[in-house]
Amino acid sequence: MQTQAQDFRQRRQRLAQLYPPPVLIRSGGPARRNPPQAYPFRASSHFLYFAGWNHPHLTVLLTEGRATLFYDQPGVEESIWDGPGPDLDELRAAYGFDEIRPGSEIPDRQVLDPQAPDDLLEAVIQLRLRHDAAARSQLEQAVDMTVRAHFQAMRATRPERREFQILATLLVSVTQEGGSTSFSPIVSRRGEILHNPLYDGTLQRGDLLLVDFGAENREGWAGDLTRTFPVRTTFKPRQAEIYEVVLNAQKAALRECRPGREYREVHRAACLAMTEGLVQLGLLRGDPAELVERGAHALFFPHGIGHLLGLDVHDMEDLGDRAGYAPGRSRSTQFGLQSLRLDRPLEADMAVTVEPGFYWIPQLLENPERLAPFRDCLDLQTIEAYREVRGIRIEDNVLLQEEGARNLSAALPKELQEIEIVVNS
Ligand SMILES: [Mn+2]
Repeated sequence: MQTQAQDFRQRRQRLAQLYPPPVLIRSGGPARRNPPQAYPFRASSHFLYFAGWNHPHLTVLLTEGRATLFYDQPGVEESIWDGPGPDLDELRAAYGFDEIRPGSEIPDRQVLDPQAPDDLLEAVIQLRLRHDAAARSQLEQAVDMTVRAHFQAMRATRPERREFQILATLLVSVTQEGGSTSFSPIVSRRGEILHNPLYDGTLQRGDLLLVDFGAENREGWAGDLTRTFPVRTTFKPRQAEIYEVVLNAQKAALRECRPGREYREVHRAACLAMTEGLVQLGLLRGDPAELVERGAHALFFPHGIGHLLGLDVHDMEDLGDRAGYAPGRSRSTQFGLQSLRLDRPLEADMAVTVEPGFYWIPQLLENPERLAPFRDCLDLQTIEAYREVRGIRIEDNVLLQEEGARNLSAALPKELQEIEIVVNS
């Protein structure tokens, strides 16, 4: 379902109830590589949420729930290069604009940006935090699109193929559906480099390939899924052992996803399950709960369990931690916990990711200073034996419901044997 004019109107009216003064929202302009060459344009997410039209250099004024769009049709010279402007009646019908005025008439009013007053930002966060029916439908589309791309990628891996060829498979899949990417994809046999921006590795039989990829659908909504799978073969025994540990941690975290639960407890459940697994395999020694308290797990799982998902893949992080952290809360200083992007109670209609991982990061696991506080609980010889695992992450997208939660990406296999069947099919 497309978002209708009525949906946009409803969002504006709800904002006016929470924050009555007039508000200007700008779409922004394209970033430029150099003056004549622009990067692909995508309107600001706040603009897309309240006004819908993905077009540069627009301003919309919201007054008591009414929307005035400030827009100038292109002149002859501009339209030669960029085409003619849209039909204004169609614009009104599509997005529910009450009025369209020339750009020269933009009044001096409060602008919605990260510097806006607290009560305005809080109002926007309250709306965008809990997705309305149109937003939920859009998110589902984006996640479905992401699932289909991942399936293609899993089937495309072969020994000697390059990572950029798998990237191409993902991009073809979403482009064919009219979408694009919601962030810079990670496609790497070196999954231990958390944000690896390179795609030039050559796949070898027995490698694990980590694919963290999200589609952005036509209205700008984001999916964000990660799978880690063996290249055209089965998991090696040590890879399989760690994979099961990560999968158990992910399932433990998913079980905590329900309204009223603190997201940091979702994080903690994953840390605890992962630590229990690593103790069982002999990489760590001691009481799992105590090890998590001390932060020992973060040597292998240094990031947070996930983040908000919406029109941005890390939704509303243009506002810093304001959306992610409940009022009065701030980030921990503990290594690992400091990377948690979300610390609020979960509520129905929120969408979050759940994405634990295990990483063999030499900069941590060969670093005497980083290991020193945990000497008593690390088995370095056993840890060394798992070096070839490199990086495993499993990420799903979850929509909170009145009771419990719905895994939007349940269609994408993550059980070990299911994955082996897909990659070898
Ligand atoms: Mn993510």
